Amino acid sequence: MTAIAENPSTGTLPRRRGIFPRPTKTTGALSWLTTVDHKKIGIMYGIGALIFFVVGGLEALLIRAQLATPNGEVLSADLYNQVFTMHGLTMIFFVVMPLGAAFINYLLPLQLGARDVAFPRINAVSLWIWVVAGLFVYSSFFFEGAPNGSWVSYFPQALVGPDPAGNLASDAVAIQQSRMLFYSMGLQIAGVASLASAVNFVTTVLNMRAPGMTLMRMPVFSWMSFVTAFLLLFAMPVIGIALWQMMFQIRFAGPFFDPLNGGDPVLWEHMFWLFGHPEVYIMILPAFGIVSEILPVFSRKPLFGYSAIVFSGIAIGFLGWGVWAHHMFTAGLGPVADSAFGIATMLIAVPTGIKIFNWLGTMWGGQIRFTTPMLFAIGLVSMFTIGGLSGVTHSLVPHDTQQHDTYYVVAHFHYVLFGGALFGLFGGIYFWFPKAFGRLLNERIGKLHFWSMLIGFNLTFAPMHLLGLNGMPRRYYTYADGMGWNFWNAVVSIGSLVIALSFAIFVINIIVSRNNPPAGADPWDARSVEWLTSSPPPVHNFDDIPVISDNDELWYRKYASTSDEDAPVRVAAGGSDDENPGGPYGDRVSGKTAKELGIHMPDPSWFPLLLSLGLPIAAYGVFFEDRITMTAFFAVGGILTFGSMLGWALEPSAEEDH
Ligand code: HEM
Ligand SMILES: [Cu+2]
Repeated sequence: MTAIAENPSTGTLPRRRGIFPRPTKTTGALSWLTTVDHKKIGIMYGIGALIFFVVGGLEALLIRAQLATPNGEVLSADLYNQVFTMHGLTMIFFVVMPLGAAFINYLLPLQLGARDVAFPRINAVSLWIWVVAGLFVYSSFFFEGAPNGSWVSYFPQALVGPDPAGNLASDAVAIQQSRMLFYSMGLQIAGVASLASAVNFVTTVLNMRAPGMTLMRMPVFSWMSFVTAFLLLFAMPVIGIALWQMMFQIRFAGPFFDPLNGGDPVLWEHMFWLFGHPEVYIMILPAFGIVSEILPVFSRKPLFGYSAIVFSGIAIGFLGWGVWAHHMFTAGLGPVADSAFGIATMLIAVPTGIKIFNWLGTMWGGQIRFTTPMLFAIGLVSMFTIGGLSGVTHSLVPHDTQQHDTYYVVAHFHYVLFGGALFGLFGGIYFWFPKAFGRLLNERIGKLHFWSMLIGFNLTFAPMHLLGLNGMPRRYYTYADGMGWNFWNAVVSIGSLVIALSFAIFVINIIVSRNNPPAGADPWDARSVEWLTSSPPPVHNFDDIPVISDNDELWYRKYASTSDEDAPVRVAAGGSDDENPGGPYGDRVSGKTAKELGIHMPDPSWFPLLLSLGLPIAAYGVFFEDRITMTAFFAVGGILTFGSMLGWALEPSAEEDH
């Protein structure tokens, strides 16, 4: 595109502002780099996360190849440490969190009846910062190796080099420094993305709801997104400071976690878990939101206990801050602290249980349709319950002292993160895929995907309970023959291959479903207003912003309320107060562009992408001993980032209309 070409979409000359012209294209490959449309951003988060899922999954397969037999020789000890650390970091920061972000981005404005999030360019900057953070962490493999201190990277072990004997010769120290700097700087960059998203989502919920949509008329997924955003808002600064301290500790011999310097390694544990525990709710709450949308649709009943589900989500959000030291029962905090945190942990099972019973209540007596999204949602409810129950066993301090750092814990958190979060997120993919891409995924292949994933998942993770209780420690790269662990380890490794197969089935489903017939606006007979607009929705989401008069707004536009919930009556214009001359979907999407309708949408921008590119450049500076090189990297990265901020500040969010 040249600066003077006529812009096809607006018919005006793009303005030259500073160094380069404002991008105007909203279609074509390049438009994805400059887009500020929440739907495209959501799709990019989703695709990026699925790519990382393949990478993290291959790492899991490597771990399981190594552990399939005693005295495995697939990976060296040093490589094993890097692989399981990167597996954990990848799955948490680059798969589950961004998949949640994908759904929040795509759905939040649509569910709220808004045209976009509150700050579309900040939304784009979150995406790109997340992308560069992932590339930055993975670039470690081209240098001294990847982070190897596990996802929790406790001190002082984070400082111990790759030499298994803990040899602290100077080159080993340098190697370890480099690896842990990738951890501290990489997660720091990813944290900026999360923080920016958090501010954006909170503001979106508070300010962008359609007329009539009171907080207690918001769909539950939006509610859970709202709670998640608050958790991010308060958790990210905690880990941000800890990572900053880690960077100074490692690179500039700081005092924070080093007892010889007046520091305390347990301080890191506290800060890490003060972030880390809310983090697990950051990963699970969007999935809870998703199943709370899916279960009512396929049970043909309103969500049982809407307000109980909302308030238990909020309660989880609050209580989640008071349980972090349950990860530290073996750190020697003393009996009083241990008991207090044990009790607090038991308490948090209460709101979680409330949700589970309300989901069961939703299905109870409903006309259940076992579609693929429904199967995944039921998968979450059942698998998460198993993980939640083993979680309660951790709250008993003596019990946990036995389990700590064994495979029992690995079993537990995979039941909640994979059996919980990931099953929910896959259910969400099947449920909203037709909305985003206009076509349903194949139901038969979807069911095959579900059942193979469920079987593979249980084959992989259920036996880990037994291995753990029989004493198999986690994070060990090998084990001796004759420990009694051979059989179940072989089963676990076979299970992991079944999971890999199930993912391949999912990919096949996406490919073969390309040519499915158009899904229409509302293929599932759903309840919330994102199904009111076309599939995929136009750039501006809705021609007319819907006026909301009910929870389950769309449902009441389609069906007259009757006293008998079992027999809803379809009506032409719905029971809503809002006038809908063309039926429930009428006049929402005319096929006209935003411009033709006189709707102002924010224009694309280069600055979010450019701003994010400066961050890893500055971060690479920290690795250099030489002050001049270090400063040069800081300067280039800083100029790119702060220069982009300046350009951004001078650029209006939408160009004036001509
Ligand atoms: C694809 C199937 C998966 C398999 C076969 C698998 C397997 C494993 C194994 C065997 C370990 C233990 C490594 C060790 O302690 O030596 C592990 C660790 C871990 N996994 Fe997975 N996993 C899978 C998916 C996931 C998912 C979806 C998540 C979601 C967040 C996840 C998060 C983690 C975390 C956080 C760790 C801890 C890493 C650490 O100790 O630093 N995994 N995984
Ligand atoms: Cu916890």
